[in-house]
Amino acid sequence: MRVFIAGVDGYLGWTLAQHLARQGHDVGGADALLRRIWVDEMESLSAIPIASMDERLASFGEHFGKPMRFFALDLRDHTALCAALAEFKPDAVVHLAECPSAPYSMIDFHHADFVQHNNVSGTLSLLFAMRDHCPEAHLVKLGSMGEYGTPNLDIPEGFFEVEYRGRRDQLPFPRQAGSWYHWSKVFDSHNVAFACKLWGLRATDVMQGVVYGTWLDTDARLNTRLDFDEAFGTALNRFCCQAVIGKPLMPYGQGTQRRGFLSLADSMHCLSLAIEHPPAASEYRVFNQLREVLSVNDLAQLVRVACESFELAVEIKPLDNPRVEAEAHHYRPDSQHLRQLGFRQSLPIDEEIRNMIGDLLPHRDRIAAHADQLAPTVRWRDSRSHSHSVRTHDERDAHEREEARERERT
Ligand code: USQ
Repeated sequence: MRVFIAGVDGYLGWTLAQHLARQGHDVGGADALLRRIWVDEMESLSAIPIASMDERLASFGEHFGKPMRFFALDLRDHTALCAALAEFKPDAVVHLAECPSAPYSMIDFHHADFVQHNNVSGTLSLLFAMRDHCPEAHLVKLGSMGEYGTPNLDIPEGFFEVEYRGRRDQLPFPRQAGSWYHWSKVFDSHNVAFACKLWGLRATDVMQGVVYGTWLDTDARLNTRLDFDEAFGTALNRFCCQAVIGKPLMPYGQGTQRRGFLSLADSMHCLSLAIEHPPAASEYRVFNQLREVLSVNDLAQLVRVACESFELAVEIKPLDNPRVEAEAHHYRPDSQHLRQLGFRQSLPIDEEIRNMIGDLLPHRDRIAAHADQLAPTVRWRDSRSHSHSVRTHDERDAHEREEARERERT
């Protein structure tokens, strides 16, 4: 199949490109390289060094025998996106090109505004471009388990049957997101479902849990990034980075909040199963993509035990929760759809964690040099009090325009 990955330079995107190429798919991709800028803005970096996009593309061509057609574009540049899809003619489009961070969206108005604009407008641009240039292609859209929040009910896969005043209907399960970022995913879900109904597009909306794991190759240019800063590092990835530099792991609050988790390798398996089993035209379907449900305290304990094999002593030091989230709650999501397509977990989580620790240990100095970025500074209830000295997007754009003018002058 011809698969177009929007967001091919990211944590999931760069990994997925390799996973699909290994399975014989013809991969193309687009990216505006924004993830690199956002992590830089958080004054952090990827724990695993990553190559430039040019180096990545060169290595991809060498390893997979075929160059990747790459489009340097932002999805909100609708004209450029239309031209890319018209040229590439995909059978499937995987949409990973969003700002994926809840804490980043909670910094202040400018970040909330940017994340919602970037995500919602980018998705809308993609939907219109697919309608006009590849209406038969299957859209695999990365949503988030966080769209549902933590209701006091089991969570079905997208829809549930409701009886109200003697009538029954199959309706979307309520979305109760917990951050401006997660709400952007909710708005996307509604827009994708509407485009399927309106234009007959076909789509899989993937409610993915929290992903963890490294992806390394003997050719380091193929390595995938792994972030650990408060905005772009996910809980388990951060705990592993804390463990290898001897810093305490920081469960927020009571640490009893539970989420669905899955490894990067399992995420790749799930996404490729979705791609290879497209829905019918007009169908909008939802997959809950997760492997295990664990509390944050469970994660910390798993990391502590995994570190025993490396003789690393691990301290666990709970922190006042900077987020606004339920800490004691029911959490039982369904995840049958992918299992029915053949999804089986690869490595058990404790083995995955040992592998991560082994992969991260050679980079401990690099992580230690940015250890300040591990502590959370964004307080969700009152984003004005955070101490992070980020520049707003408007300021950064103005700064970049000024630099461009300066370059023209000299
Ligand atoms: N947490 C800690 N300590 C930390 C970091 C996080 O206790 O150092 C806790 C948080 O309070 C939260 C849980 O761990 O309860 C998960 O936080 P996270 O930062 O790992 O994940 P989250 O913000 O929920 O977002 C991540 C991805 C996002 C994706 C989402 C799936 O960044 O793109 O949509 O996971 S889900 O969580 O299922 O909504």
